[in-house]
Amino acid sequence: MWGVVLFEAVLLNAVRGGVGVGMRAGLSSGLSAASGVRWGSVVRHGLSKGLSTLLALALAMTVVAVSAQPAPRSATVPDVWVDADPGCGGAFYADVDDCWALFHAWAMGGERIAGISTVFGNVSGSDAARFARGWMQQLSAAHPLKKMPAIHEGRAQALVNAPHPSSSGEAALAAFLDGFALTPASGGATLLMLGPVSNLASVLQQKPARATVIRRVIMLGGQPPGMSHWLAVNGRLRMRDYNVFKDPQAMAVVLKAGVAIDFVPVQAAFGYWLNADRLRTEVSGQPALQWLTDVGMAWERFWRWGFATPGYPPFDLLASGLLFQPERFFCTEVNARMAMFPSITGDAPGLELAPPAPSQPRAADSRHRRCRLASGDAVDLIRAARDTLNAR
Ligand SMILES: [Ca+2]
Repeated sequence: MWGVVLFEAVLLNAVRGGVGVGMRAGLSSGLSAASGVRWGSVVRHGLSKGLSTLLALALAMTVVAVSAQPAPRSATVPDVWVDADPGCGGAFYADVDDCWALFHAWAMGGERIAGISTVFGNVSGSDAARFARGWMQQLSAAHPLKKMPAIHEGRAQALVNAPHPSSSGEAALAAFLDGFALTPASGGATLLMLGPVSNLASVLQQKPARATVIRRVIMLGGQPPGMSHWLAVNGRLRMRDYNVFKDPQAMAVVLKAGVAIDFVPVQAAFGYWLNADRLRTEVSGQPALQWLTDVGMAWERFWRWGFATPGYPPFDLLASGLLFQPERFFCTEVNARMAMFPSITGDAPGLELAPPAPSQPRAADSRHRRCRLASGDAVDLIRAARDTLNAR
């Protein structure tokens, strides 16, 4: 999900040598304590232990454990739309997480996937469509579906630069929503958003009633209140919440539309490292998997060099995991809103996810949830996808 702009984070931190370390907000440590999110290994806390404990206790009292995603509908109902900004095949700094997510969605979602739109983000809008087509052709050649979901090239720029739909990706997404048969059996459409939510925002802005057929949006993004705009990785280098940062206006439009959203925060992905050695050992056995493992090696080196991590985070793969393997995830209700986050380069808009206060009545947007992988590892998601494809 990070793409070219991630390079900015590495350069910035390399140049500044850790300036602004003290700006890392400590609320994340309290949230970790309360929710069990594995953030502690990558985010050094700044709150006093006592305050952290109080916060953890408060959250423990107020956080409502929500069962993971309800069981999927009939496999024959094409109720899922995927929107992605894949970078596999691009430069060494283009994230391959969307391609792992598409692999997982292809395997686990199968004919539930009604269509795929692409969006700028990791790479340009045209490259995202090109990489998506190339990757899906590889997968479909080895594991064909009865009905191939079409891939539609979507927006190449943020909502603020072009507020009206103009791409085939937006037209296809709009047609999917307009034609969706909302019945008790279907329960509504599910949108797996793997990049900036620009396509969805423009079609909702054009026709707000489209939100009524959306059962749930699932995406990677969001951060705790007060945290720095730059998310700490390994305590010294930082990066942004790019699915939001790339198009904050679009995120605001989607929030305002009132659709229920499941968020996997970026930092919930830190600690689940993918690397070629692990992948070859644990999930080998398919040419397509081997190809993506090899392509990911440049991205892996980027992370090893830039962040001193043992691999790269699975990021958007977790969003697909949440949709298709909900039993592995733990979710809690959150309130979501756009807020300004402090940054060493100036305050910037971001997506704030905050648990409801103890005395707070359920907010109108309390259908939003913050989710994390609670059972197994990201590699387990890939293994399940591989095994499902092998059995197809
Ligand atoms: Ca992405």
